[in-house]
Amino acid sequence: MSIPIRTSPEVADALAAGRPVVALESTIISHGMPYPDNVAMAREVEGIVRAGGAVPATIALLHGVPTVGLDDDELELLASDPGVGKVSVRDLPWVMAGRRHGATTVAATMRLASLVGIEVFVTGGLGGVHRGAPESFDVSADLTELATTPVTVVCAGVKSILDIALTLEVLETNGVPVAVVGSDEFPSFYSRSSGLASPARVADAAEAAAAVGAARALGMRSGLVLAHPVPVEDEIPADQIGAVIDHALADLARLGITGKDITPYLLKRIVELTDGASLATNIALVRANARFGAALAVALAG
Ligand code: PSU
Ligand code: MN
Repeated sequence: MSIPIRTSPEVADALAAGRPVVALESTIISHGMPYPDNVAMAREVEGIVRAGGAVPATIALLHGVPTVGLDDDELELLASDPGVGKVSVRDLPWVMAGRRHGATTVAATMRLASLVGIEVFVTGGLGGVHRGAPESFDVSADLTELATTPVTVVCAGVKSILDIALTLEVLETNGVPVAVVGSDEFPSFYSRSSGLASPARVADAAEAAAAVGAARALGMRSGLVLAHPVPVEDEIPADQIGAVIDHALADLARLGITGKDITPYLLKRIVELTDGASLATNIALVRANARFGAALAVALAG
């Protein structure tokens, strides 16, 4: 079966030679940050991955074609074109058939990365079980994809716009290995703390690579989650961001926003309510994740 994926020559060469490659998502660019900070972040993170000895592979759909490894103009288009849709796994077939542009979520990026043989994927935050999910049933497809797709996702934990405890429960039910790098507490994206214990802890990229190798040796078909806490100097204390998140959630409810628009709205509102401080933290944690993800990909390839 041939898969209709366009892989850039640089990424294809690296994969063929077994050199380290790091996948990067595009929803964080198109729907996670304002322009032009988003395109600056995307370019900078690609540079960090390169400096760490791996090849960056940002993933998106262009004219309906799943594309792995984007050039500068393509990053600019994703960052600035309001017609770029947010594409999770269930959206992939329609956007491909309609030949539209799409920015891939964690779930859709994992699926495409896995199809071309990329094992490591760096992002900011994972989707999860939304607060109120027992009523709304709103559970991100990021969690179902993690259950079935063997890609390791490096993130800064789960934002408290979500129910972090329930998110960890669903990951456990699905047999997804979750560890925190260098901490016993699961991080909450903007903050290093969440009040929840981490299911496991790894010291560094070498130990994380050994765990990925063990999961594969055991025939586990799931993804793995490596939560890398935001650097101390960049974090927003949990009580401080907690009040902001409550405010943003109240605004969300008042506006009646639902479904796939929830996460983009909340991220944008939190940037407004913090006068940009949450954006600075978001960019800083992605940088740190990219450094760790590159080290992990190098350790896995070596
Ligand atoms: N969290 C962030 N920034 C993001 C996202 C999550 O801090 O950009 C995006 C990711 O692409 C993630 C998606 O996969 O939101 C989850 O959306 P939903 O909750 O609709 O599944
Ligand atoms: Mn949802």
